[in-house]
Amino acid sequence: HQLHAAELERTFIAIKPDGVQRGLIAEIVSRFERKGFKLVAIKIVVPSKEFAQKHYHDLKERPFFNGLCDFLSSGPVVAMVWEGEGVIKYGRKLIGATDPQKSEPGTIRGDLAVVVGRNIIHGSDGPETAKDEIALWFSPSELVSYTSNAEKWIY
Ligand code: FUP
Repeated sequence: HQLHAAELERTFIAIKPDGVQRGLIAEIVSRFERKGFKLVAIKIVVPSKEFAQKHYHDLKERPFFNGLCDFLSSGPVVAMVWEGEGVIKYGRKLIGATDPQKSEPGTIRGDLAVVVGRNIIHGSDGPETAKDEIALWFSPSELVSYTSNAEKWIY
């Protein structure tokens, strides 16, 4: 069926510095793309420590918070917004469990990572965080709305 603008769901996905350094950008982008989700924003940036703290503000009481923010700001991150029906929840499914030791084979973390502190990818965990994270990482003009030719075969 035809999707209307108001129905389109978006999520924030980031390839962390370990994923970028390990040459996994194309592998990760490909998994979202082949599924049928649509890339509507992408850029590569080195976040500052302060920016990383903003991104992970929900975790500021956790013992790993400081190390996590140091890590996220340690090198280039590929920030993306993906769009599609159910993309927030299903994006998390493609990513797999937080701890790669517990992620199923077939998921990004299950196939490509070993330890929780180097789990290569971030994905918003719900509609509210998706909205907040997209607004933190991107200005509205960086989000591109377009119709892909494949859509009529996906929906
Ligand atoms: P997720 O949403 O799967 O990225 O998981 P969380 O928001 O709970 O955690 C964010 C990041 O904190 C994880 F990607 C890795 C890091 N983390 C640790 O380093 N140790 C932990 O015990 C839990 C999370």
